[in-house]
Amino acid sequence: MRYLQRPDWHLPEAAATPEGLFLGRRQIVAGMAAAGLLPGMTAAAPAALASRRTVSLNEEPTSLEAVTGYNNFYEFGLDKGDPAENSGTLRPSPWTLKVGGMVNKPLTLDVDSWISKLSLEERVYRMRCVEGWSMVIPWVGFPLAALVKAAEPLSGAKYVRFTTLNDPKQMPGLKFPALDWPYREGLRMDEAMNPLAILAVGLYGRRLPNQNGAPIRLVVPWKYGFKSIKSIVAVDFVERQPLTSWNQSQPSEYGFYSNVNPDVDHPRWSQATERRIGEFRKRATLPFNGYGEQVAAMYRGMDLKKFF
Ligand SMILES: Nc1nc2c(c(=O)[nH]1)N[C@H]1C(S)=C(S)[C@@H](COP(=O)(O)O)O[C@H]1N2
Ligand SMILES: [Mo]
Repeated sequence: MRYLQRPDWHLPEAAATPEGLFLGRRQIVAGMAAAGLLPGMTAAAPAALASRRTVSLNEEPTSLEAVTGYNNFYEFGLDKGDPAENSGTLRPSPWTLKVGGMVNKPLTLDVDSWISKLSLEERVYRMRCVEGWSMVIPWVGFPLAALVKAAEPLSGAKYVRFTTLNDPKQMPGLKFPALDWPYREGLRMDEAMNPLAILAVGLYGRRLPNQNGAPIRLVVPWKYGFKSIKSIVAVDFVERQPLTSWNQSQPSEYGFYSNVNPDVDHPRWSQATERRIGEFRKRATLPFNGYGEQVAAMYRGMDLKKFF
């Protein structure tokens, strides 16, 4: 007998937050932004995104203030408050995303008009940073697999490389050699096709704030946060495992795979436990950030201590 496996982010319609509550939360968010209470969000922030609320977790989402005020985005500074404070210079609209490399159909997408045609979903995912903290974030996005299929990769394409904007006028941090710029990340093709991997264009029901990677960023919930590259301008299909900014800068600390793994410590931080932002207690970190059922099979037979 075969069972249709429902991923754990899927909730039956009846269990989802009632629409009224969802709209209520949205209105609260809009009100806070208008009142200037959210760092980096001005009253001119784009309107709410229409999305299907298909996806949830039985975990309390991290507050919007923390999600938009405690960030890593080195193009705007190294401290957690820097992206909210400094990312006002980023111009997320208009924005062009180029999809190319080993494909049949190279694409040049105007992100605004393209997003308006997509059917978006809200998905509440855990995010785990190597520094030992985690958040629960209601993202709005669509499966990365949809973009991969649209580009029709050639059979020789084995990896996907992602590149962030590289404009020092919009990103003051690029003047400092904190990382090898532009920020780059990569996934193996099967990882990119996994239904959990999404391209996010919003959070908490509205367009992405600049500090969270406007207008489009990757979310790979079973990997450490740094794989979820922000403000993407290029997606390229390549034959060989691409260089990634963190792996290049500290190969002993950041591997290509970066799967959340409580058994493999980062040299400077234990990965066995994590602190949810907003809580004091520590939680045990789960293999693959709790998404093992949906992703572990991709790594069967691999030594995950070697391929960390
Ligand atoms: N371009 C770019 N993307 C990036 C980063 C960065 O510095 N630059 N930081 C990464 C890290 S370390 C984390 S933990 C997440 C943080 O995402 P958030 O600020 O939206 O929570 O973004 C990732 N994506
Ligand atoms: Mo991170």
